[in-house]
Amino acid sequence: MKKIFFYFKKGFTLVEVLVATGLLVIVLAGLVGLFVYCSMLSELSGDMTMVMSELQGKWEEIRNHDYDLIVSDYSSGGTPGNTFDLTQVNAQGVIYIDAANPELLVVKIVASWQARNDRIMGEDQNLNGILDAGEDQNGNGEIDSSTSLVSMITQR
Ligand SMILES: [Ca+2]
Ligand SMILES: [Ca+2]
Repeated sequence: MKKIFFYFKKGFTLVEVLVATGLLVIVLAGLVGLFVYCSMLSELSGDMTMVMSELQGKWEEIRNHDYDLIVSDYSSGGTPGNTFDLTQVNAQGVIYIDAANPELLVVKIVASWQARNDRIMGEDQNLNGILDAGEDQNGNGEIDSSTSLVSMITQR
């Protein structure tokens, strides 16, 4: 009868341990990077939601304003004027009103704001409510931002 010998390895060699540790470190570094990226995205999305809700509030305010006074009161030099500060985020809001058709005002409300990584979102890079030289990225003569709201108001 043949004797069968089983060979059991007693452990891992140093090279195996080093390779496994190296792989683990690479995977963990990737996961940490992904986590940081996801939390940044989440913060950005939270800030955008706050900005949009403030723009919505401004829109309600304009809509409830005396229709005949909207164009003069919400333009530069009027009261409250064509710019406004936001309360929850360091931001500058700007209002554009297109009154080409006096019975249908097209209101565009735009906010440029400072994200938590200090990056300014929107064309108004110095948050002063004015389109300065070099700020008009798309060359349309107005401040634009990913956080903007365009809507129409008719006389009621
Ligand atoms: Ca500016
Ligand atoms: Ca522009």
